This record gives sequence, structure tokens and C-alpha cells, in this order.
Amino acid sequence: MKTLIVSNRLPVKIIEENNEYHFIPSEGGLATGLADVYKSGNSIWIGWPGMEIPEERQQEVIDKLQEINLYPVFLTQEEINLYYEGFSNETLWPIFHYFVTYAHYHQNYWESYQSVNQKFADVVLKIAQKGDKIWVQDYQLMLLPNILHQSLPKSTIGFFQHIPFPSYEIFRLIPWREELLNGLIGADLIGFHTHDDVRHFISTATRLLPVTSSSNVILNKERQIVIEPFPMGIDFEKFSELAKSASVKKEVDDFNINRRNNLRTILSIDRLDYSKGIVERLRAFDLLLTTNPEYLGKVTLYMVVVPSRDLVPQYAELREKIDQLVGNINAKYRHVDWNPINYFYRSFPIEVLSAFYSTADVCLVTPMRDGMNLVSKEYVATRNNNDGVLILSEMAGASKELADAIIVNPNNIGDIKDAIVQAFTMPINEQNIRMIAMRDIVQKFNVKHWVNNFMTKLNEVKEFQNSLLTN
Ligand code: GDG
Repeated sequence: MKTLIVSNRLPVKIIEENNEYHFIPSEGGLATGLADVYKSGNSIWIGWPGMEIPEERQQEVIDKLQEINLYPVFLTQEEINLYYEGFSNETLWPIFHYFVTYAHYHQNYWESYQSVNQKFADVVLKIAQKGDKIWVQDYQLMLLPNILHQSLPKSTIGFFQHIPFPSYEIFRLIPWREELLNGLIGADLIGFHTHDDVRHFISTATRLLPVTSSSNVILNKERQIVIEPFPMGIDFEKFSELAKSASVKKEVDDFNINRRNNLRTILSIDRLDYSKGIVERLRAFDLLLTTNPEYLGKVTLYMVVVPSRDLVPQYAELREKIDQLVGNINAKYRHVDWNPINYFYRSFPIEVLSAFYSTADVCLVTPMRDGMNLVSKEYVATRNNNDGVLILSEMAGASKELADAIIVNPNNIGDIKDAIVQAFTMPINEQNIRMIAMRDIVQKFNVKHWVNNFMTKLNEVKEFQNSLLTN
């Protein structure tokens, strides 16, 4: 019996050199967590390899990926535009993050979403056999569980959503809401990051579909679908060890040479996304410098924004807005030898990221909505000396676990400003107490724990369903 992981993207980067494709395994959190699953036995991970592959070269890609237990779903550029950039990122993403006025409801996006989900199903069905376990990842593939269930009723299907599930009043805005829910309840187990997401999903499903619920179980005719929170963790040891490595220590030394004595640093790291609250964070920093001039020349905000979806107009506008705000704040307060904000619109190697985490007195994570937010956990895992302060939005799933952070409402600029002052004046023993408590949680509920929990539950759910069939 195999385990199949299915996600929009495969955990690899493709590079084409001398007319040959090379695949570089990605080190993202999901890939690390699932490595033991898809690299073992005859298991496999199915997904889009990340670029359009001409038909005559597809067999070459299949052969190469199969060597590393991956299997491609080939998508055309048009499918990427309509299913991925379109329906996934311009319809579902804004709705699920409560940015309702950003959502586009285009029939051609929806049609492409359906046909691409079917395309994924066709590939899965070529590989899967009766009784296999299939774990589908995320909002790009919400229709897949039911398509698979119809063809393979004896297989075990899990679905995990990495982004929030909104309340009924928001979800019901989507013209194809019933179809999406019906797609999901083809799964035997549906996981979200938090209990609130679970609650929203159950109330939405029972109001929009002819199903009932009892506790965390949805009853659909003879089937029972279990809905549970599985808060995703990170590879704690990797981040903790990385901070002790020679290469990161060197980055930290270089960083310290270039920084003035007694300069306090705040760190902010996100993909470019309106859900991450970057603009509000900048406004809060501006307010801090206005109301607390004692920090002028004494504090710098290191802000890393990783390019993402910048062909989508709302993302391009956001980028411009950030450029403008950073420019204004720097122009307003800078000295000849001090800049309030060091802004980077790029990504960094993980060693540099680790040096940022290691040197930041405060990590400022203030999304307007976030399924979990792994940056906050990576900062905590890096702080081997138990110092540093995390400021965390109450709208991030991580805030449910990291209650020892300073928790803020990301819409309340004054609240964020006060939190920064509180962080800078926090005695070291209080920093230690809070950081130790958070590190315990991040270490214990790491990404391996997350995978094991989900897989164990998936087995239990299936065993229970089999027992119902035999009784
Ligand atoms: C989605 C959900 C949920 C960032 N900059 C660099 C870099 N990163 C890495 C971080 C972190 C990851 O990117 C970002 O993860 P987040 O969880 O913060 O956010 P999303 O990308 O929106 O992820 C989110 C997650 O799925 C998992 O379920 O937590 O809520 O939105 O790991 O380290 N990595 C490198 N260089 C960078 O410059 N190497």
C-alpha cells in the first residue's frame, strides 16, 4: 500500500542547462516534513514541476523525477494563468484571507480550476491503487478529494489546507461555493491549522450542503468525514543548529561590524502579500519614530519582502505602496549615518535568514490573516540564548500556540507601536521566560510531529470507516 502526496507544486526547482533539465530539491518546510513519507517505500509526490514543459520533453522529465519519488502534472501557461494565478490566487486567496473586495469571480477561471483539478486526478488515478493513502495539500486542489473518492472509494483520502478557512458569511460569497465544499468532503479527514478554521468549515458545510454534523464529524449520507486542527510546525533542530553553524556565525559577525553600537533591530520577513499587513507595520514604525523620538538613531527596521505574484495588479500596487512608504519614512527621519529602514525586495539564502533571526532584538510579525505563519516559529527556534521578543498578530494561526509573544491586533497601529516599546523595555529575565516557553512548544510540535499526527489520524479514520462497512 502506497502513500501519495499531491500538491500544486512539486518540492523541486527546475533548471535548464545545455538543453538538459536539472532538478534541485527544495528545502521548504512542507518538503522537509514530508520527506520521510514520500521518500520511503514506493510512495510518491505528485504535482506541477514549476514550468511549462514542451510535450516532446515530458518523458525525460517523468523519468528524472521518478528517480527521486516525484511525478509531474504538466500544466500549460494558460492553465497556470487561469487556474493558479486566476482562480487560486485572485478568487480563493483573497476570500480566504477576508479581502473580499479583492476577489474576482470569472467563469473562465472557474472552468480552468475544474479542468486542472481533473488533470491532477487523472495523474493520481494512473498511479494510485485500491487501498492507497492519498494526502492532498491546499486550496489549489479543493475539488480533487471528491473526484478521487468517486473513482477509488476504498482509498483513504486526507486534505490539509494551509491557509485560513473563512467564516460562512465570507465563504458564501463565492459563486461556486457548493461545488468547492462537495469537492472537499470527498476526503475522509480534513485538516486545518486552527480550531477556528475547523469551526468555520463545519458551520459553512452544514449551512450550504445537505449534511449534518456531530462534534467535529460531518455526516454525509453513509459517510463520516472528520475535521480536525493540525497546527503545522517547523524543523526546529534545523533552525536551532543552523544558528550555531560557522557560516551563520560569520554572517552575524559581518552584520555586527556594520551596525552601530547600541543599535536595536526589528526584523520583518514576508512574501509580498496584502494579507501580511506590511503597510500597517510600516505605519506603526512611522508612528513610533514620531511619538518616541528617543528611538531616532537607535533603532533600525530590517524588512525583507520576498517577491511573489507581482504580475497580479494588486501585488504590483502593494509593492509600489511599500516603496513609497519606506522612501517617505527614510527621507523624513534619516541621519547622515543612520537609516530607519533597511528594506530588501529579494530573497536570501537560508544562512542569511538565520543571521537575520539571530541578530534581531525584536521580530515583528503582524499579518492581517495568516493560516499559521512559520516565520514566527523560525525566529523562536533560532534564539538559542532565549533572548529576543516576538510580536505576533492575533490573526496568525501561530498566535494560538505562541501565547508568550506580545500579541497585537494588526489593524491597531497604536497597539503595534506600544508593543515595540514594550519589547525594547522588556527585562532580560522576562524575555527568557517567554522565549523558553515558546521554544518548548516549537520544539515539541515540530513538522515531523505534524506529519505523524495527520497520518495517524488518517489511519484511524479509515479503520473506523472499514469497521462500519463490515458491521
Ligand atoms: C502558507 C500560509 C502557513 C521567507 N523569506 C525567505 C524564505 N522565507 C521562508 C520562511 C518561511 C516561508 O518562507 C514563509 O512561510 P509562512 O508560513 O510565513 O507564509 P506563506 O508562504 O504564506 O505560507 C501560512 C504556511 O503556508 C504553511 O502551512 O504558515 O500561513 O500562508 O519558511 O523561512 N526562505 C529563504 N529565503 C528568504 O528570503 N530561503
